[in-house]
Amino acid sequence: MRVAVLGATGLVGREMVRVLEERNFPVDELRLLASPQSAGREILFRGASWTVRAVDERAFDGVDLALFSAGSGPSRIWAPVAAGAGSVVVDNSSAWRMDPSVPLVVPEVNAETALGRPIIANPNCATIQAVVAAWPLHKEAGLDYMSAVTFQSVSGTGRAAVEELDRGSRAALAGEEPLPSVYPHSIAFNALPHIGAFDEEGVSEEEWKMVRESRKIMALPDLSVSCTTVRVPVFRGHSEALLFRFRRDLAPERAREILSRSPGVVVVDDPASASYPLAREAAGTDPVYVGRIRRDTALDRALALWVVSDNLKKGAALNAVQIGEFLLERGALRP
Ligand code: 2RA
Repeated sequence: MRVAVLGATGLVGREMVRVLEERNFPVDELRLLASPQSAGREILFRGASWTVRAVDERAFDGVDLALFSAGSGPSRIWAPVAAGAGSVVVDNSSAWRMDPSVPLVVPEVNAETALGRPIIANPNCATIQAVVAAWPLHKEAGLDYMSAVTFQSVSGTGRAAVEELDRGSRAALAGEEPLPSVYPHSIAFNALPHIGAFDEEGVSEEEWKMVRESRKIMALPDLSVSCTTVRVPVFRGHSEALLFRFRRDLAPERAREILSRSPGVVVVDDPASASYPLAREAAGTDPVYVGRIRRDTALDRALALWVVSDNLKKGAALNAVQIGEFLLERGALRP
């Protein structure tokens, strides 16, 4: 199978290549694509060095699956070109997520919606881990309200933010002046309630993604969602304090049992022994980890949970490759 990765030199693009190798995806030819500025770099795949080339009109000729993580602008330009060349596009940018003709897919929730579609949108990382935890419980008890407070790592922003956290933390500890930041404020030893632009009501783009994408993925257009998204000085792994309210009561023990056998989920939940999901332990792994499962202290029929996952893997690259695996399994991709 011919597979292209557009945005191959970015953090998510590189993770896509790693996940394709890790999961032994049947790649016969790998086309690593990027902007002209990034062309020429070498990326290792299956022990061989592959050269990144500049994307152009012919880059997708003969490509079966095109994984994109190049930002919304390039996705809007190149996804139709790739689809026109007969590729199935799985796009990690926000460009197509709310397009009614484009499915927004988390395989554990709504894989079927991807079938037969030329362009498939990969949801926002913070949304993916929330719906992986919410969906099995919704099927049991009927979700009618969700609250999410997120603690998002800097790798969600990109390589420059990762470098800033490293250098900025050292500078802060050395009592030096803060370095120029990719954020409105230095991230070192800080917490920024600011991911994406604010609208006139003071709600951020990232918060609206959680609201709108959760409703679309779970096909719950009337789901009430509250959200505050926060950037924290963590390199990799998003953590979320979630609250789910249901139409029918759901005991924590029953929720734990359901989640323990849900695809893509690992329950880590023994607070008495300080056992709960941690970003530093989730980094580099596949699952969505769920813990601190308990009745909410204020609302009836509501559970509070702590959900952690690697934002570059399940939050992006792994989810995209799993969509490809599903399509392959269902014969919806040229083998
Ligand atoms: C972030 N969810 O964490 C956004 C994009 N990856 O920055």
